Amino acid sequence: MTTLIDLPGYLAAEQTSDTEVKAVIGVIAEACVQISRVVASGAILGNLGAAGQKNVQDEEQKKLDIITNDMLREALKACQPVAGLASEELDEIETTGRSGGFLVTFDPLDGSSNIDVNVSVGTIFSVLPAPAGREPTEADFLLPGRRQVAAGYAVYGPQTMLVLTLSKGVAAFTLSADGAWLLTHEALAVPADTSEFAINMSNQRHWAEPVRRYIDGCLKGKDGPRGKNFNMRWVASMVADVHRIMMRGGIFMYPWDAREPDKPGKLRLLYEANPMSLIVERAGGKATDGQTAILDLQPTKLHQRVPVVLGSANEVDQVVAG
Ligand code: AHM
Ligand code: MG
Repeated sequence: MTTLIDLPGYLAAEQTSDTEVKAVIGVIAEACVQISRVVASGAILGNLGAAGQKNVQDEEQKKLDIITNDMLREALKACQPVAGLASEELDEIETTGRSGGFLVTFDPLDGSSNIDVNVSVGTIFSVLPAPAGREPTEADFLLPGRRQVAAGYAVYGPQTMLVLTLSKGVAAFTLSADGAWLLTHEALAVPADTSEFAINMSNQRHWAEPVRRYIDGCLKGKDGPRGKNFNMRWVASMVADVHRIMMRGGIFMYPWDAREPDKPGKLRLLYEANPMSLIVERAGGKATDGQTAILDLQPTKLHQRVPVVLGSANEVDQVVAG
């Protein structure tokens, strides 16, 4: 059996990122190992079910949302190069009393609706530069996704995996039985073409016309304008749906819809759309809000929502072309 490189070995060999970014990644990766154990223990630790409170976005929190949020938060606060953090589960940013280094945004447990039914969930994170010489403020987190210095996600599925992009390329690691992240997939590449789409079809009647047209074309299969059959998948965990796209291509959409016209989509820009878009672009895919590349959007709010269309490049282009 060939010996697989572990995460510390991979980080040491990576030439272009500075050592402080690597330290932050190391701390997040270790927190994800701990989170995977808490998630895997499920009902044994009495951690399933609702927490009985809502987050700032008026969403019911699960017990595990809060537990995993605290795990990441404590780990990052103890991590020297981290000056501040923001999370889906925290109303406001938190600072560490340090300046310089990095800001980290995260969704500690994405796919909350799947936790209690034992379907894959995950952690998503983004690392941004922090201002030098002073404590960060909320405004310092509002950087376009292109400014990310690293991004990644962990998916707690049949295998627990960590998918990372530092300065270039995307690598994936699988968690071994003894708790090491081993490099199992190098230089991930999202194929430009696909015949698999992911969207919550139950929202169909609320979609805007271009999305409706695109999905209609897919559903008509080889008898329709696309001239080929499409398959559909929707896990309802963005990490799991994006991970499938990283492994075999596909298109993922959570578009704007008319249920709450003032809400521009469901997914959040700073800790869901941006990190996933960087990973997808670095693997040769595309990510857009329908008009603009997600990574070029100027954030205006910490918990800002955004429509998301990402995945295989030619298929994303089809959606944008309307
Ligand atoms: P969450 O962060 O509260 O779990 O919400 C985000 C999730 C995504 O993982 C997933 O793509 C989407 O929301 C599923 O939404 P829906 O239940 O409307 O299909
Ligand atoms: Mg989420």
